[in-house]
Amino acid sequence: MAVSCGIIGLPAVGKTELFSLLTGKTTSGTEIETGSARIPDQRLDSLEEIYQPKKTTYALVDIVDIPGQRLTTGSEAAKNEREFLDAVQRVDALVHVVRSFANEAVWHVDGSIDPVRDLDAINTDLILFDLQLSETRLERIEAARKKGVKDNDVEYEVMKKCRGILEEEKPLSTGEFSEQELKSLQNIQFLTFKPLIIAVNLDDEQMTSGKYPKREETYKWAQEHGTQIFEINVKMEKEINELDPSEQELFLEEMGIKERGVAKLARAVYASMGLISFLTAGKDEVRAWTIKQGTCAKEAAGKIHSDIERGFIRAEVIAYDKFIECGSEKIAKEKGLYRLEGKDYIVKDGDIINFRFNV
Ligand SMILES: Nc1nc2c(ncn2[C@@H]2O[C@H](COP(=O)(O)OP(=O)(O)OP(=O)(O)O)[C@@H](O)[C@H]2O)c(=O)[nH]1
Ligand SMILES: [Mg+2]
Repeated sequence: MAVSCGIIGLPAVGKTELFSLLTGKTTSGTEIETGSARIPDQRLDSLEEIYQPKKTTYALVDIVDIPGQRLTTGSEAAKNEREFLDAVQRVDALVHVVRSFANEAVWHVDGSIDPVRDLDAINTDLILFDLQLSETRLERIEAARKKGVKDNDVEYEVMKKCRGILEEEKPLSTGEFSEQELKSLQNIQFLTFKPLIIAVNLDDEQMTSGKYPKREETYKWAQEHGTQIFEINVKMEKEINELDPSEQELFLEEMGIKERGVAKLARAVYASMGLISFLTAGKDEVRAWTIKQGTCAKEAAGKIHSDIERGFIRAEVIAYDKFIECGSEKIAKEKGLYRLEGKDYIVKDGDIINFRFNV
């Protein structure tokens, strides 16, 4: 299952545009939509050239476009709100699109361009949402305790702790929780526990000049909140996608776009969730697999197939850079650069792995 990201933000900041840039899907923008984005990976491109496989499979990120009513305030029908909350609670990470682009024709809910104000506004909404959630849980726990149920001590204490953090207007991700406490929270979908990523949506002039209102403060905000941040010109990237591939590079350079938005997003998501990829390469398929940092070889094998995990014998491993220096599997093998690793080996980003197994 791919990692999922929910796109949130104020109305008319470019969320649906970003969704459609990432997924290639066009939508009305009024409904919650899901799609997936292919994560570009230069390493796969190089391996593809070397192996000439039947297919190349890039890692995917699932993207959910969540229309921009405020999280707790100002949303219209109760039904929409429920649907909205379900969608936002299900995702692994939140991508907050903040508007910086100037465009007289597109209104801003608060009348002017101010990324820091918008960051604070959405942040407050996320915190308020969690505060409500913690209060509802506490009421339920307290009601049960009055009836004599006392086996919920851990949850009771941790929920009060959560409420305390939220009352101080801090996201739960800033709190310190023991493993036992985290376990008792794992079925509660608090939003401020989810990694938050900021996407600042720039216009052409801002992207080429690197200047826009409150840029420094925006970065400072991200740093203080421990949040990944990246800049993107959604509209221009969409237009460039419509050009002939041979012209795209030229335009990207001209517009000051050094890296594609999807690559920036993927990097931010992986960094904030502690994810890495390992690679498999052969004549049939060249492929990237997403795992948590710290995953051992046997468990990584299970990503591919449960049989490979069950029958795991050894992992033949070579770091991507070492492989590329050799230029082919044959040379790497002749040089004895493939290592044989056991089930407890901790897989590293960019490891090319061939699992030996027995079923
Ligand atoms: N100039 C400029 N206009 C943009 C950009 N992104 C979006 N717009 C325009 O802003 C308007 C709103 O964009 P959407 O992507 O629909 O906004 P949204 O955030 O999905 O809005 P809601 O779904 O209503 O919350 C559209 O008219 C877009 O063309 C951008 O990067 N630059
Ligand atoms: Mg929209």
